[in-house]
Amino acid sequence: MEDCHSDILLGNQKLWYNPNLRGTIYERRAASIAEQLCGPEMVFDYDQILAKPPRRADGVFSWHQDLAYWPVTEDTRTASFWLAIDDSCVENGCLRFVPGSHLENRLRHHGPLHGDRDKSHTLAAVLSDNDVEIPVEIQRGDVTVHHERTLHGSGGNSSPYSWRRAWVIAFRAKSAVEEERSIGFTHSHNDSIQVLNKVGIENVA
Ligand SMILES: O=C(O)CCC(=O)C(=O)O
Repeated sequence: MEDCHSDILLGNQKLWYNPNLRGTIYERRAASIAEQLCGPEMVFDYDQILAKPPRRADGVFSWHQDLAYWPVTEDTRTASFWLAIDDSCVENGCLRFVPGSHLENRLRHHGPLHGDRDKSHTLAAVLSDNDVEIPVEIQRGDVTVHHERTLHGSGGNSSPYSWRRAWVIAFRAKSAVEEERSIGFTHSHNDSIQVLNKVGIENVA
């Protein structure tokens, strides 16, 4: 199956893109949950709408850990909220998680899916035989929350009629967001290749 990560990414809203979508009840509740889960000093980092139209069996998100896409800052705490806009099921490409992967202290190996990050942003990790993948079917209005090291992905949309849309908001440690911005990293597909070359690199003692 071919990955169509960039095709199905409809919008990555930096603060100034769509002010009407700031301060919603979703964002406010997510902020509170992020603090309850991760502790103090968690701030809004970015949001995005991810939409898979019907009959897009190729609308696959490869397995990945979000932190592999981001600069590995000193404080990596993250709570990523995934709000289902449509009922999300195996047929239309719901999220799949590998339980326990958030406890791994080394990132899995991620390679560029199409050989060159200049051409395609997408990274992919490979599951091992011991990994158990759990599809998480949720209803419209439900939310999942994942950690920056949780291995996750999703299959294509084989439904003849159902969209699979989601609104993602990520809260990260304030110092992490400051560090990201200071090197020009904004979670946008327009970030430069020089910036993208700095992501996912862990300092191994
Ligand atoms: O919507 C998807 O299938 C993938 C979303 C994702 O990777 C994320 O929210 O971190």
